[in-house]
Amino acid sequence: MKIGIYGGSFNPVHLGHRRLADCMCKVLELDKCLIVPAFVSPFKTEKKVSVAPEHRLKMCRLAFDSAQYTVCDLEIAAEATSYTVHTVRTLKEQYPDASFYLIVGSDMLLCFDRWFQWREILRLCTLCAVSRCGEDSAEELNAFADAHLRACGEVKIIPFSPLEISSTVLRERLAKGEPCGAFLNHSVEHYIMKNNLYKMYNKELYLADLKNRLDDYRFTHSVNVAAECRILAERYGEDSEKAYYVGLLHDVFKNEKKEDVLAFFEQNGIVLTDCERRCPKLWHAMAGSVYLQQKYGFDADFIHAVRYHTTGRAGMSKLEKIVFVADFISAERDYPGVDEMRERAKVSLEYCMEEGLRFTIDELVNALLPVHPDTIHAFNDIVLFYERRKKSNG
Ligand code: DGI
Ligand code: FE
Ligand code: FE
Repeated sequence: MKIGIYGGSFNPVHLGHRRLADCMCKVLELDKCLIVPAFVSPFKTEKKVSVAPEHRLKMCRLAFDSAQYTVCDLEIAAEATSYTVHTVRTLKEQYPDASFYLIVGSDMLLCFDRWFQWREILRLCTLCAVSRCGEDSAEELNAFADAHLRACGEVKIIPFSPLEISSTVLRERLAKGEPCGAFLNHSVEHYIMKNNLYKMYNKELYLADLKNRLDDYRFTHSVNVAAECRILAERYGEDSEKAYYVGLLHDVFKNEKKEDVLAFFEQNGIVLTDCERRCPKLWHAMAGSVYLQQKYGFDADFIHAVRYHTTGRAGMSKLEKIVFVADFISAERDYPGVDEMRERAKVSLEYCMEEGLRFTIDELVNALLPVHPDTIHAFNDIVLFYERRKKSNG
């Protein structure tokens, strides 16, 4: 019996993998082909868009759904990066009478003499590398195999024109929610969607979190701010997905009990200034941003946009300004002057912030409440921004 062994991280498995395996089965006249998804070390995978080995295993089962394929969980079950030589030895025990064909890409062939116990691998199986059709790589691969590998075992170079798909590109596309149906098996695509794999943002999860924490008014406000953030991001050239989710989550701690927020500060070693201690209205932004960072691992700009949505600060990023402005003009806001604010937001983010900050500072001064230094810095920054702009315009 001739058995192929095709390993990889399959993160995610795509039509290119399947086509390559189909081709190998035909050319090598394999009776069976084992698909062996690797256990990828948790240290190596990228944050957030990495996917649990169990999911990769299941997707392989969906993609390799015909009789000649068996998806093998040997490496994943071992929960450690396994050496091919160990995998092949184990398979040899399971199928003592089979001859094995190890399928690798051309780049793998060219460094094969650096694989752990590569001579032993060559003793146990035939190495089968694919070379791209139409390129002269077959010659190079054969020369390399002659010079370095064939003394230890059989090496086959098989011409193949691959589909131009890479798992890396697919992950990026999936993260942005771009369609990938043309590159994935339908069941795999469905599985990815159903399980929210590779998504940068998980809307259902956030909505459930917010539903738990916020009252109805605040929940509606959050959804409205998110929508407004998306509009502003599109208008001013910022990542609209990201802006949407900052808006959605900016008030996540707004309904938390005072004593709980204070306990949260304590737990996280956050020391408030006298001014901050006197202004509980600022706490939800400070604590919320820390919570979101810990729970969902958003990047610094995302977290800062939540952190400074109430006070503003000097040197705000575009994303920070967008959330700050959206919070003032979201659909349910109906304070006197909101229409003018909406008009200002069409002129520029700064023009709208100027009025928002003036309004906030005014209110605080009239109520004899301390104005947070960040609020003052934000205001000064806008004033100076206008002066700079006037100067540069002559
Ligand atoms: O959470 P929202 O109600 O949607 O809006 P927000 O996060 O901007 O909170 C607004 C409140 O925060 C408002 O009552 C004014 C208050 N606030 C904003 N900046 C300052 C401030 N309070 C003090 N004491 N100092 C500030 O600098
Ligand atoms: Fe807020
Ligand atoms: Fe808000």
